[in-house]
Amino acid sequence: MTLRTFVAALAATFALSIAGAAADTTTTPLAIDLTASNWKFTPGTIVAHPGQTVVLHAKSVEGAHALISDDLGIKPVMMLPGRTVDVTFVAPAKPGKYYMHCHLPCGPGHDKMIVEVDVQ
Ligand SMILES: [Cu+2]
Repeated sequence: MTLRTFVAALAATFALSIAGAAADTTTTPLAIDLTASNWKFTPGTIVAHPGQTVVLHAKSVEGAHALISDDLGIKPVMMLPGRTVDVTFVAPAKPGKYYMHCHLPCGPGHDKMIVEVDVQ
């Protein structure tokens, strides 16, 4: 190997490692503690990158609720006090706003129980 090819190989390796590191920042799974109460989800907005895996540690701190999202392919998951359930989904490849909401008629504020997933 000549010095020239060695330097070229070193430069290529370095460029690849930079590309790999950049990709990691968007594909690192995002863990969120999501709580339900009467009548809201906290946090109300989640920001994720396209294709990023999101793990919700979901629990209720008040009353019985359920989480569902047709947008994100999440089947109904019960959220009950004293119990944490992990819900995993992959953020869509297309940037935009997607929604999760409460699936269990839980009282007068039920319709306000929405989580916005902002994919950017
Ligand atoms: Cu509800």
